[in-house]
Amino acid sequence: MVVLSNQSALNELFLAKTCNPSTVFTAVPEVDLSHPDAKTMMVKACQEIGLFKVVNHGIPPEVITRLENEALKFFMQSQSQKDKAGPPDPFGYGSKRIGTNGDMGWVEYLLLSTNPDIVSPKSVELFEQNPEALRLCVEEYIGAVKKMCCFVLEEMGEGLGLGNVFSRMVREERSDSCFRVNRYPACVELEESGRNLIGFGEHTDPQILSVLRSNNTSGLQICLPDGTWASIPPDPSSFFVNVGDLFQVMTNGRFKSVKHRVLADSRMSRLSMIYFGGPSLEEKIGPLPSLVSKEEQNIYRELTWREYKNAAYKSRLSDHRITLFHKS
Ligand code: GA4
Repeated sequence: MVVLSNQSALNELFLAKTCNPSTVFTAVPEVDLSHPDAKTMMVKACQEIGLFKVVNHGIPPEVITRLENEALKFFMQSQSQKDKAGPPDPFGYGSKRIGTNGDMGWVEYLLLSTNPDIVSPKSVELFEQNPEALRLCVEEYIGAVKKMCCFVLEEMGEGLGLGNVFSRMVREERSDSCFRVNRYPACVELEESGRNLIGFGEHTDPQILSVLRSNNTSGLQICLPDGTWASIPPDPSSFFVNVGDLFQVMTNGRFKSVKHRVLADSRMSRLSMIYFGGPSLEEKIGPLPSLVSKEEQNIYRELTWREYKNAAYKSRLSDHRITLFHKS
């Protein structure tokens, strides 16, 4: 038995037994955004897995590195300094606690809203307490990743014969998207324990589409249809794109909102940045009629994003929130 010296009692909370060594998922579809078949490939990946990675994405590496460096500078500050921008309301700086319903993980993070209607005192605090460079780099990165997310949605809309239905939702000014930077500290105590440390517990993303970029540290896993977990090898020069619950609903289940989680690494800390593309709070979300064939039925009912989001934020991370959309 390995003795955990580092906050041992708290650490125990996050230890999950490894039943089987997790497999490495080597078949992540890679989509070159400049390829003429990109849309077809993305639609196929969303139907089969709910995740793919994009290359030739057009986001300058400097935009990524600049934010990564500023974020690391933020996280390297003293705990008391970081805590000035927390606890999250739900936006701002958070450490170990995820959401407000008792979920915990081996992670510290910054969570920010891109919705101009949401004023978060903790985010205001964050940008007042830190160099302007942090805010500028966040804005620059969000601008670039939003553009890419909308392009991907546009392509997929075309791939489904629907035009800009999805991209419009995220592109509009009042789109209720959010952005998070997660840092999963390395946990050396894990080395020979044969156990895993949950960085961010299993969940599906509530929004339409999530766009993730991480450093070269592994940790991301997806749940395969047979219920086993598979690790996604990191690729710092690509972006990983995954389907969120709203996309699954709008496609009447054709696209899969893939369950995923993150495990901490024993040697290297992982830094990831995720843009969650969502619609405006008033947008009504339900299966799109042209995607439901005559032989099929609507699996889901209609809800506004506001209704779904409010319910989602009251749930636990691992809850199967999408059932709220199920027709009774
Ligand atoms: C999961 C996806 C995004 O990270 C997030 C998370 C949010 C949070 O961290 O506050 C939630 C989680 C996420 C879903 C259920 C609720 C809300 C934590 C939690 C327990 C920002 C989001 O939109 O939903």
